[in-house]
Amino acid sequence: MYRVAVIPGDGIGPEVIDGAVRVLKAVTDRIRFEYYEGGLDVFRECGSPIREDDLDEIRRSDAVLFGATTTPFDLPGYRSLILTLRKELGLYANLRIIPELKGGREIVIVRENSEGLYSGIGSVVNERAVDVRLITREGAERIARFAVEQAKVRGSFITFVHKANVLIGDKFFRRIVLEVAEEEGVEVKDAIIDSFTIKLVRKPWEHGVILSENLFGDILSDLATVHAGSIGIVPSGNYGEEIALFEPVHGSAPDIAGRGIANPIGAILSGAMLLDYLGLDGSLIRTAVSNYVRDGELTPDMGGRARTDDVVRGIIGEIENLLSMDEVWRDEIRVSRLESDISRMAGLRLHP
Ligand code: 48Y
Repeated sequence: MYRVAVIPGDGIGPEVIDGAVRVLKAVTDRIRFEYYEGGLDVFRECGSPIREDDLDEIRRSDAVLFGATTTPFDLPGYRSLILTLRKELGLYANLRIIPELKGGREIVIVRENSEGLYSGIGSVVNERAVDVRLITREGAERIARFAVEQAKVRGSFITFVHKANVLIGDKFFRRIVLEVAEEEGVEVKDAIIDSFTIKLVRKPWEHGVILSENLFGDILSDLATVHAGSIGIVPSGNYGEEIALFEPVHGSAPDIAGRGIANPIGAILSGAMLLDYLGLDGSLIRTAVSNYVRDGELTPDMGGRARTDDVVRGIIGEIENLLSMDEVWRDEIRVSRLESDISRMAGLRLHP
């Protein structure tokens, strides 16, 4: 049995995570789901967005499934739950995959997830605020290796997006990316962040694996989601040496929380990436989602009138169809630890 720690969070987090867990249960009985609280309520109780004991248990899990949380702008001492988890679990690589649905193609973004402008180093002293944009050799090298691996499994190249014409850190980062890629025989194209935003809008599918610093990657990956029709369907994985955490790219959307209309597809496809990571093959879920999206009613963010539950049921129905049609699916999902062609599909790297 695999242990998956589930942190639903707040806003629409619990609604979409419920959908993802139901879909995962329809696909495999090899996962035990263990639920944890986190976020503002926990912070008010114990001064941290996640309880220390829970964090220890989460560390011992095989993977984490995360919904979304709301982070206030101005609560003294509060640090966002997801940023805390990325740091505490050493999740240095964020892989965001804009899915190939409705005629588009996949867009793959690798965001450095542990340093850059999210270093957490900074202060306000004498009316001067400073945020340190940290780039270390170690951080740059490991994310470059991660992007190289993504490019290799896809038979593709890397577009490194930076501001090396201005920023000292990005000149340094770029040199390391070029070194690693050359050593591994992967091509790197340069792109400057400002003009790259136009290219990403106009020609979204021509950039191979897009690699960038933490904040640049955050912004680029939100921008890229417009090509999917809605941020609500975009999944992501946060990978470390020991563990990985999977979450939809969308936020907690408090304006629609509790109304039963949140799009569960981003969370469901994050579940598919989680399966890949465990070596259980998420492609059954991906196929079921694309079959469903082709004819099924979608949630309002995608112009439809479906409710969250309709989409979840529809996707589970597709999974049942696929399973009844084909014995092979069943065997692959339940039994085997497949190798590289699975990670090619999206999820990458088997669980250590
Ligand atoms: O995961 C994301 O891309 C989110 O935008 C978080 C980020 O900045 O990385 C948001 C953090 C938060 O508000 O809790």
